[in-house]
Amino acid sequence: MSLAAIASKIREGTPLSQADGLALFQHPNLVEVGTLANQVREQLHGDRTYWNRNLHINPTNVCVSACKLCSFSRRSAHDAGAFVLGIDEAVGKLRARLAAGDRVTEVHIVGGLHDGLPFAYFTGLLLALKAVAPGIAIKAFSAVEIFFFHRLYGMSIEEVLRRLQSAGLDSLPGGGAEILSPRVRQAICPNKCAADEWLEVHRTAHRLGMKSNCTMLFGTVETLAERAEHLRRLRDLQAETGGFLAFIPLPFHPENNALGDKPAPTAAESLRTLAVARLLLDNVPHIKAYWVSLGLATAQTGLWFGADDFDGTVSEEKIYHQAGAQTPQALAPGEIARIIRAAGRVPVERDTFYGLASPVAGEAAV
Ligand code: V47
Repeated sequence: MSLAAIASKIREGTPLSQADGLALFQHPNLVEVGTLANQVREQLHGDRTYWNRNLHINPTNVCVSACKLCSFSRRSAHDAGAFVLGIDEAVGKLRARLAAGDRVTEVHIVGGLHDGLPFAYFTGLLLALKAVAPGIAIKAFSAVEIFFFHRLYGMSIEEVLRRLQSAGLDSLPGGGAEILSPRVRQAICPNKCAADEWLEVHRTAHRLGMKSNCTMLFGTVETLAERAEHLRRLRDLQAETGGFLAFIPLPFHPENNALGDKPAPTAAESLRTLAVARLLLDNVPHIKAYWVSLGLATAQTGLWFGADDFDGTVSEEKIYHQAGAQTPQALAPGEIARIIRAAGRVPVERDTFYGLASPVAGEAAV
């Protein structure tokens, strides 16, 4: 289908097909695809670009999964660089940010699949964080971790989620989706949960009233058709549950992992992925340009290619920095606002659920 025909579908509010998604990935003119995505972005969000004050905590990098794409994990607790944070140590990271006067509103927690920790470690961690900062939102444990807990501790997915929820879990991050295709998962991450199982965890979380994010790791072995299929599968689940808040495209980083012979996707590919996602995922409210992974310049430009969210202050990012990311470890709120303004957009501080920290200058209160 031509770009003009896709544009008229969008104008009429007809959802795009998987084949339309593939046509957008293959279209020769990136700027034309981006312009279309920008129109949708501006209809939904105007000039707003959301960001938040967040903190990343990785409880452990010990992982039984050995995914070829990963530079962060260690096979055993005895390997060089392996760690497991004590609960006090993990909570200390939040305390330090609060003591420095940072008004952190969200803690983002993801870690390796460690088969030697009790479930009480994870509930204890959530309870301890909430004891220090009761108002904070905890976005924790990718669907891959939740599925691993289900198998390791012999509880249903629902039971795992309910127990974590009662200990303070507020939402799920979008990691571990990689590409939702058995062929690709077999090639890059054969030991972690299957595509259908990833979707089932999010379906269950949404049923329990939890929101979550979704991602796509692109630039390893997948075809453009598999990227389009991945986005279509996410949209189908969203049509069923409405529980996804944001989609985050994640360009592959090749350093220090077993897929290191693959080149990293270029900026053009990242911008196109943001744009195609904005167009195909018409039922997902936010597209996030995660600056750590995209790089600051591409994330900033992405605000004109469909993205309306920049992620947050972050601090202490390990997954991408161990895979070769050259981005800073953290950004101060003022730096984020400067970067967004320099792109010609309006920075808007949000909480985890896209509630606003204050009215947006120049707009009527919402
Ligand atoms: O699950 C791991 C990916 C994810 C590499 O939900 C890699 O708000 C590229 O999910 N090259 C973790 N990607 C990051 C993530 C995330 C980040 C920011 C915000 C949110 C959110 C979620 O990173 C992993 C995996 O898919 N990943 N290694 C790599 N070498």
